[in-house]
Amino acid sequence: VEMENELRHAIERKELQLFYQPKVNIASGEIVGAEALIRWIHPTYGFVSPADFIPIAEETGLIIPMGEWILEQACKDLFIWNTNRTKNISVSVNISMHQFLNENLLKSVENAINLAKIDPTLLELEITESVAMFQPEIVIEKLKNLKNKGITLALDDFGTGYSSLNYLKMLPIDVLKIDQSFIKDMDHADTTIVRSLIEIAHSLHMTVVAEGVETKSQLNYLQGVHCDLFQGYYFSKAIPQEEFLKLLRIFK
Ligand code: G
Ligand code: G
Ligand code: MN
Ligand code: NA
Repeated sequence: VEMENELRHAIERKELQLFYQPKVNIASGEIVGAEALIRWIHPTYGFVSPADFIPIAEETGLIIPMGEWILEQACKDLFIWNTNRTKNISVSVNISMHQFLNENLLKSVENAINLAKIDPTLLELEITESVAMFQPEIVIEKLKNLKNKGITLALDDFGTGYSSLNYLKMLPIDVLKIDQSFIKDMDHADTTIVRSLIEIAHSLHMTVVAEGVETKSQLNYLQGVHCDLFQGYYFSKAIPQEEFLKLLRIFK
């Protein structure tokens, strides 16, 4: 309950901040986008992990105003990244279950896009496999409405759920993010799985992002099996907006 009250005031007190983890295209050597990852620095508790407070925000419904703030902030920050850039980059925002199922999601997304004056194709929404599998008819309808507005859609933590390939091919998903658990200890079984996931995604015309890339050897393997984009500590952890802007300048 205490955490709930603290969380309720966190936005107003400006204790919440979006950090950004770059997503890299090795072939071109460019940063092509970044995932927004929320950080909460409480004046007395210190750093609180989103893994701990997002579930509370979900249970209490606070995820709705918080999610709106996240969308608006991410779109505003994206606008700044792309100012004076020839090649625009994208921002990815995690959408949790309650937020996805909320009837105002589409309105919130459109509002954030319009406020920041960004190209909707440069906003990518990440939903997890468990959200995608929740109620097929509802989920497909929602995803189609978002897709109709030009928004890019990604399936996060892929491989950890149980979505059938039959279902997967019905979803208007553009990007598949391979869960970091497959990358972490790439023993022989995992390399086979990863290679197969990439082939499946490509046959469905999806872009593949590997998450949790930490070493050169993981990167080499993933490049060898035609993974498209890479994210992980090997390149950078999630960093504040100012640092991300510096990184963009260095990478060009
Ligand atoms: O960045 P980190 O590893 O600490 O994130 C922990 C978990 O919190 C991950 O599952 C991540 O998807 C989730 N998370 C981080 N930022 C956000 C956010 O802005 N919205 C939602 N819904 N989840 C987030
Ligand atoms: O659930 P989701 O995939 O959105 O969460 C991403 C989480 O993974 C974040 O908490 C982020 O900080 C973390 N993360 C990102 N890159 C790496 C990495 O290379 N290694 C590990 N262990 N965690 C990572
Ligand atoms: Mn994610
Ligand atoms: Na993920």
